Amino acid sequence: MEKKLGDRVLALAQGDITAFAADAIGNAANAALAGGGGVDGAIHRAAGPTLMADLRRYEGCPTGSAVITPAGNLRARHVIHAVGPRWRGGDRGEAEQLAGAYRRTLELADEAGCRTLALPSISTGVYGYPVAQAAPLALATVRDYLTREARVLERVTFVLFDTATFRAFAEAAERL
Ligand code: AR6
Repeated sequence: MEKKLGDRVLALAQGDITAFAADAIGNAANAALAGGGGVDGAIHRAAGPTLMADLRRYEGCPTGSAVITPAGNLRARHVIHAVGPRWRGGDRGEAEQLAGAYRRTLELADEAGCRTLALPSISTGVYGYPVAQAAPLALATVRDYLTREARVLERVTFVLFDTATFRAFAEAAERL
């Protein structure tokens, strides 16, 4: 599924982000940048140990922001490690933090000269952010960036692992 935004494209795909061909891929990391399960574990396994070594130059990353490293053995050139919020009921600034994690990821990709970026659904796994609320926010944040601010970034694809997440994003994309 694709949405044309002038000369930019916002796309949805279902699958494993570690196998996706893009200049950069996003990761759903934690504030300690310590690795973990979910998409973070899959990216570290596929990239190899240099990914953790490259992360050690950062002293963690605040929630709602992101850091960039080379991508080790992945097909991508860069991994952008975004730290989304843990869901704590929705009135603790989670929406602003989730939007911030996506925004900073988009800026870092653009600054690194990436034309294509693949993103996972940040915070909707272990961190428990309801996907029905996360999907429209994630899509609107990327659309706004692509239409108003993007310089070299041309194409952003959400690569969604499970069917329920893919469906939630597909429904939100129809209403975007
Ligand atoms: N490709 C794309 N998406 C994936 C993949 C994959 N290979 N594997 C899982 N997902 P989560 P969070 C989806 O839990 O909620 C880690 O331990 C998954 O189905 O990975 O932000 C970190 O270190 C879900 O839709 O990230 C943090 O401590 C989405 O990725 C914490 O989990 C996000 O689920 C972050 O939790």
